[in-house]
Amino acid sequence: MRPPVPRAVFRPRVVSPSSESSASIESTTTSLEGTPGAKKNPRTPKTFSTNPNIRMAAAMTAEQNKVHNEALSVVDSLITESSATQEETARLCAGLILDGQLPVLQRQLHTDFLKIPMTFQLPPTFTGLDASKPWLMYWPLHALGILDPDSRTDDIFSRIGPSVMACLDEKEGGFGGGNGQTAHLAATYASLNALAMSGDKQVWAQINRRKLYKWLMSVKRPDGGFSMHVGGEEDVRAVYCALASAALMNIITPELVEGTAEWVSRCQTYEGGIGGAPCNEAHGGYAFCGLAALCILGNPVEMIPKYLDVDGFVQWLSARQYQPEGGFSGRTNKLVDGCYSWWVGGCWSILEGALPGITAKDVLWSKADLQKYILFCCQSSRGGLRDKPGKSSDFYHSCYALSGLSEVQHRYSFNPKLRVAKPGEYSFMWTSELESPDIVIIDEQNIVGPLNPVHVLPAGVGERMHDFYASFEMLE
Ligand code: FPP
Ligand code: ZN
Ligand code: K
Repeated sequence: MRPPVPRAVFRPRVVSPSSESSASIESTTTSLEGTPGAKKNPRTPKTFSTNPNIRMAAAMTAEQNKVHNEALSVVDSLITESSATQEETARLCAGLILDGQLPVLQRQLHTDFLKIPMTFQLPPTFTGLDASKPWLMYWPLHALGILDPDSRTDDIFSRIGPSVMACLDEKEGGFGGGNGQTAHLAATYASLNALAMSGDKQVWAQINRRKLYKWLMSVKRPDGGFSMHVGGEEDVRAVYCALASAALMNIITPELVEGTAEWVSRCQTYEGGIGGAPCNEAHGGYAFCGLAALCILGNPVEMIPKYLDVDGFVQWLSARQYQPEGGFSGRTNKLVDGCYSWWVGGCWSILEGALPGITAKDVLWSKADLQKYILFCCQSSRGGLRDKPGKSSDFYHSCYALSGLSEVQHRYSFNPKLRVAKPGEYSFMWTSELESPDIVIIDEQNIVGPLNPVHVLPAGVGERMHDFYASFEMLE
């Protein structure tokens, strides 16, 4: 019997390979990777093996083992289901992540996967997503928009408008999750984002903005928040979806946003992150919604410090990145997941862009490590990106892992000179440039396009839709 494996107290996510397995892993690594210690060219693309045994065998480099063993100096002998799944995740990820060379982004494979819903004919296994039809258009269209924009043909674009309009709840004025379904803020956000990407101005002109506005007001709550639908739950997703939709449609009024920044502020928790509603646990998904909402409500340079404890927020965000995985978790003591590459990474984009210096010089988190997590651990050999090794790829994780990759590769800036500073304009004042190679390897083969970090749309797309509506009277 081996002595119990020690584990870290504060960072239980570090895993110890047992001494016998680390020896065999290392020797296999040597034969796979060539001469130990040989200098690897960090820009040499590596096509990863689809054989999980080979990938596991490539497991840990000597350097990784050293780092793990050092981290194990703080020990906790309590084993729980959470600590066990954490160890397993760290072990799987460490097994895939290699130093020095990044795998190639399998662009064609992911493009083929993401085009599946674009046939508008899904297999019966998708019936569970029957109330998410607008999302099944938004996720792949956006992911393809930053991955391989030309893969979205005119034929695809021309079918988006009618398919989205079929989800319109004509009685309420918002969009539902499918034909004949009740208007819902998440479905409305996804619908308008999909319509924005379609560029279909004839369809844009058909939307009754006055009715949409009335419906948004009908889900507004007296405390400043929003409900997901009439009589539905009130949370910060609803705030974000309502504001993002209203910004795209250029229907933001003082009445619509009254008390909303204060309500978002109340969602910040003792941990520093943002929960779904006041007094709820801080979570990456909600953190992005809250932060992005503030960036729609006003100038983020003023709004963020006014409504959030920035130090606490930054501290919580930086605790989301784990080693050796390099990816982000959504909340304390939970596992890394590819989708938080965006929900958490998007928060970093916004903070970097609005409050430059806050994350200066890559000290609070490592873009290089996040890129490794996405490229080594989230790419599925069947195409698409996934939550973590061992999970299947899906359109949601593809969308947000690729958005996270965009966040890593680009540096976003809030640029107040781009437009007249007034309500409804602030979320369209973002620019980007490629990140510096001192911070992260930018390999041309792996580059994805820039996005609007508030709307999570390919750069320029939301701006065009907003400008289309801005050319009409406010509620014409
Ligand atoms: C926890 O799931 C997840 C939530 C409580 C919701 C997270 C919210 C979002 C992802 C944002 C949604 C945004 C919009 C715009 C609709 P879990 O317990 O399975 O995952 P975890 O273990 O990673 O916390
Ligand atoms: Zn996820
Ligand atoms: K960024």
